[in-house]
Amino acid sequence: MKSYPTEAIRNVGIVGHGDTGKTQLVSSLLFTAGMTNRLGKVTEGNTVTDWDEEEIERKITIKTGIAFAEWGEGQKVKINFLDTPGYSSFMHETKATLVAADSALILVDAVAGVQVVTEKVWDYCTEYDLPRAFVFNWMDRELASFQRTLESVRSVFGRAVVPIQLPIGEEKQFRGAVDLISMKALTYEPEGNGRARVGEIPAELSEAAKTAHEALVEMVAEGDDKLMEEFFEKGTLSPEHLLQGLREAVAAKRLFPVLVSSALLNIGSEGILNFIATVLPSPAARTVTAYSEPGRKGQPVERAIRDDQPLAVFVFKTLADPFAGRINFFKVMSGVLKNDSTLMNYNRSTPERFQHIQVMQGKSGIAVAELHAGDLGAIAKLKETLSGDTLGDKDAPIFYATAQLPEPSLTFAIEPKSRADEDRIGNAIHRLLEEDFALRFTRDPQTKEFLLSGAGQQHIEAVVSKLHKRYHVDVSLKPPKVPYRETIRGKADAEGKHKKQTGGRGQFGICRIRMEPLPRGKGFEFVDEIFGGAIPKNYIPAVEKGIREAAERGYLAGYPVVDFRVVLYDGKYHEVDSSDMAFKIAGSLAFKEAMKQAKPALLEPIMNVEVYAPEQFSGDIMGNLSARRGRISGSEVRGGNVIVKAQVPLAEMLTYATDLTSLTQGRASYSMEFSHYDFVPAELAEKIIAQAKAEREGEPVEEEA
Ligand SMILES: Nc1nc2c(ncn2[C@@H]2O[C@H](COP(=O)(O)OP(=O)(O)OP(=O)(O)O)[C@@H](O)[C@H]2O)c(=O)[nH]1
Ligand SMILES: [Mg+2]
Repeated sequence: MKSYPTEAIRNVGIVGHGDTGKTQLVSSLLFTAGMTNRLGKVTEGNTVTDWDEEEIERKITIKTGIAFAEWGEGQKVKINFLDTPGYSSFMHETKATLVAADSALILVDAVAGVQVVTEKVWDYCTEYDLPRAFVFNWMDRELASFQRTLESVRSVFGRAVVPIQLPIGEEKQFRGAVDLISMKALTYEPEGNGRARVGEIPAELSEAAKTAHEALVEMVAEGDDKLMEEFFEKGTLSPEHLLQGLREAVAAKRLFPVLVSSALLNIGSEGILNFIATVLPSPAARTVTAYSEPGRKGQPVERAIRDDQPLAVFVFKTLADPFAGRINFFKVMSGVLKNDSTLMNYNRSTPERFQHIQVMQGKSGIAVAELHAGDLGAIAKLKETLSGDTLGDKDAPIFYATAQLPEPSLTFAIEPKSRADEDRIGNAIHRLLEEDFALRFTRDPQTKEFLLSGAGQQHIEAVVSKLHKRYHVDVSLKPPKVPYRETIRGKADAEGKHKKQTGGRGQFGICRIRMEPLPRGKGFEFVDEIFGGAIPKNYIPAVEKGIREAAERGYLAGYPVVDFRVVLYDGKYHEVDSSDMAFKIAGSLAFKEAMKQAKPALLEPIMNVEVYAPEQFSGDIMGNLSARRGRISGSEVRGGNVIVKAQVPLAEMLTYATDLTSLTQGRASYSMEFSHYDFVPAELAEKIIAQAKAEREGEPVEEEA
């Protein structure tokens, strides 16, 4: 495999809402560029980038797939595609891998317009400072509309979104695009080879094309004095100057071009490949900030992505393969990586030998002798390296930063099905944790349950399926538990007295405390107001510990007590019989006594929920959220879609994904994140407390419908 210089590399993140056709588009582009000899289809499970068996079964992307196309006349460019997931359960993967991109194509469904994830990926692109363009896909679908989709996109992302193509035909008649730069018609054979037939603009489109061309010329010229002059003198720009101006405007994130396609019918591919090759920037155009210390610490370092810099390689993804072991995916951030060289892992202070470096075409690796600055590669069998690490020349350490990912929002209790499963689960999960930063595995000290936390229902399901298929570990999932908490609404003044006299040395400790509520989110505060040694200083930490531990165990229903202050103001001790243990017990007794008086109450997590759907579902969605004890905080119409915002208790959202799908025939999407804790309404609180009590007593509890 030939190696490509930095200027000839394009690292393009393919991003967008679920099912907008990202994987299908990459498949069509690869076929068009001659990288595959048949047009792989998502529906047939034979695309290059959705190669994982889990993906093939579910027909959705779960991990970012990496593939490349060599494209162009004469000096070719190498386009590295990062085909990212679009379902909100997997957005952590999208965000984590998008760090390797130097530009992004945002796919938009030409029927639905902007959807919840469209906005999310736009924000990621902004965070990573990526130039970006839109592809309106599904142009062949019934009800597809270029104009409506453009309005939708512009109403959200602004006037800098500018068409460089107009569709030729829509819905079943969609055949290609007018290229507004060359002012030619590019038409394609449906399900053909993806190559365009270049012809004259159809008469019925010539007026629209002229207007759109002029708008484009004006917008490109606007940001550039020289072009503005040419534009005023001649009333237009030469195609070369227009292209050059567009390239600069895109790199500067001043313009966001729009292209059109039907990924399934392979219509639009050649135009898109040409756009990537001629307009989107190479890695050389970017500087990525690194740091002199790991974890975004120390001095920021701006090092250009160039061959003549010291070697640095950033690992942005690790895959745990049960057969091949770990595979690390990396980007050469600077310098030239030669096969068989030894690099220093700066994060782990250990050398690693890069034997058999490869470039990836989906699941297949192709050996390369060297990779230039900016290129993407993969390597198996490193000893300690994991995603997030930077490696390179021994003498020039530098640290690139990993993506900042939100905390997992959904927790299930998982149970090994058999003894053998129990023995194997630890190791299997450990491997999965290495490749998945959005996964958490803990053991609840209270319930002794194994807890698996992830970014959403599908994420957890995919993990369970991987456990089964890769590691032959079978587990069952129990419904996610709502992490309730307890607090107090009133004040209390109480005594805790621990006194035991059973021959020999006794136990003695008395403490008096005041207890009062703190504002939400303040946790626990302990104030020592002991004067004159009523309790000697060395026992005071024991009192605090006793209270803390008792609070952790809960009072009403076994959930941790939070947001309260305890003032320890008096007590008694005994020269001989007092001990840490005695005062710890006294502390916990005082806590329980105080809780009795302090009007204990239950808190539940409240989530910020945003629902996106076609406008006609607006009423149904709001009604449904209200029925879930939700408070609608706003709704907004944007280009045919409504965005409903609400605050809803987590306990009411556990089945929302499925319910929303049936409510809207699958045309809505939503996102959810933690907002704050609030009181559980009294009636419901009683039920939860009764249930907890029954569980503690080991009695079977009736399931609620
Ligand atoms: N008619 C039509 N169907 C399409 C088009 N693009 C994709 N599809 C179909 O839409 C479905 C989803 O396509 P994918 O390529 O998997 O979509 P995706 O954006 O990669 O989805 P995720 O990776 O799960 O976010 C598949 O059944 C495709 O065949 C298109 O342009 N027209
Ligand atoms: Mg996909």
